[in-house]
Amino acid sequence: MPAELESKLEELARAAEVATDVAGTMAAVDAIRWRYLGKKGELTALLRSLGSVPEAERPRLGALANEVRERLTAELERRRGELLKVQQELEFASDAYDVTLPGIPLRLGCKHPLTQAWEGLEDIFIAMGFSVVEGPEVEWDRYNFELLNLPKGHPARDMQDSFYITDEILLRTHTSPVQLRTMERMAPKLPVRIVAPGRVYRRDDDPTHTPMFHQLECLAVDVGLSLGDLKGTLLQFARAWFGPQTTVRLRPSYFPFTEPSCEVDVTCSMCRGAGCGVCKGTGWLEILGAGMVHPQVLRNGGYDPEKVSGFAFGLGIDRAAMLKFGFGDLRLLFNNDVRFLEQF
Ligand code: FA5
Repeated sequence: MPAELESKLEELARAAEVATDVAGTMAAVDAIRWRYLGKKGELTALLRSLGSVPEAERPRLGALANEVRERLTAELERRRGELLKVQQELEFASDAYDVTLPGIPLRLGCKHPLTQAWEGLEDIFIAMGFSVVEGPEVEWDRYNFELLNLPKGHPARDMQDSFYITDEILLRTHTSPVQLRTMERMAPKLPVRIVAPGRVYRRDDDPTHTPMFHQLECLAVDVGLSLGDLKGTLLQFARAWFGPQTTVRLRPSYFPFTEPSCEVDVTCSMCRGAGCGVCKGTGWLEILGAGMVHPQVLRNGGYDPEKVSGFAFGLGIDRAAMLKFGFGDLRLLFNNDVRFLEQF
C-alpha cells in the first residue's frame, strides 16, 4: 500500500510537470492547478488516502506529498511567469511605432479678422491717450435714445430699429450710450478721453449691414475742444489704420446727439482715391459718423456746455476690417469658414 501510494505520487508529479511544460495559456496553467492542487484535485485526494497507510510510513509519505505540492506550485509559477513574458513581448511588439515617420502637421490658428481689427483700433487710440471702457449690450431706452436727444417717437429712431426686451430695455443699437454712462461716472472731472468698443444690434440684413455688428465709440470732453481736434484725431486714426497716404473728408450730416454732425470718408484704400469698384468710382469710403457733442447731451452727462465742449464719433469695426482687409461682404465675418478666416 505505501509503495503503491508512493508510485502514484511520483506518477502524478511527472504527469503534472509535463502538462505544465506544454501549457500554452494562462487558462491552461490555472486548469492544471485546479486539477492537481485544487480542493477536489488529484493530489488532495491522494493525501486523504494517507489515513489508510500504516502509521510508521505516514510521515515519510506525508513529506513526499508536501514536496510534490511545493514542486508543482513552483513549476506552475515558473510557467505562468514565462507565459506572462511572452504575452508582454507580443503586446510591446504590436504597440511599437516608427519614431522616424513624419509627424501629423499641426494646423496653426490665427486671430479672427474682427479681433485683429478690434485690438488694432484700440491700440491706435490708446497710443493717442484714450482709455478703453465698456458698456452693457442690453441697454435702457433712456441711455440708448432719450439722453441722446432721441425721445420716444423721434423720427431718427427709425434708422436704428432694434430688438426690444421690454418697452424700456433693448439690445443697444450703437455704442453711443457709453458716452452718457462715462460722463455720468466722470463729471465734473476733465478731460474725458475714452473709446468704447463693443457689440451692437439692429434690424439690418444685407452684404454691408448685419443684424449684429461692432462699433467703436470715441468721446473727448475738455475745455476748448473744437472741430479741428475732431478732424486731427480722425486723420491720425485713418493714417494709422489705412496707411500714411490716407486723407479724410467730413460731409455735413445729422445725428440728434451731435451739433454739428458729419459723415466721415477716407480715401479708398484699394485705389488710393483714383476711383474703383469698391468706392463706386468716388475715391472715398464712408467709415463713421461723428460730430461735436450736443450741448444738451453734455448737460445730460453732468457737464456745463458753457464751459466745456466735446467731440464724438462711432466707427463700424466690421466695416473698418472689411475696408482694410479688402473683402466685400460683412457676412463672411460670421460664417466661420476657415478658408476665409485663415487669409488674415
Ligand atoms: C451711429 O451709430 C452713431 N452712433 C455714430 C456717432 C457716434 C455719430 C458719435 C456721432 C457721434 P451710424 O448709424 O451711421 O451712426 O453707424 C456708424 C457706423 O456703424 C457706420 O458708419 C457703419 O460703419 C457701421 N454700421 C452701421 N450699421 C451697420 C450694420 N448693420 N452692419 C455693420 N456696420 C454697420
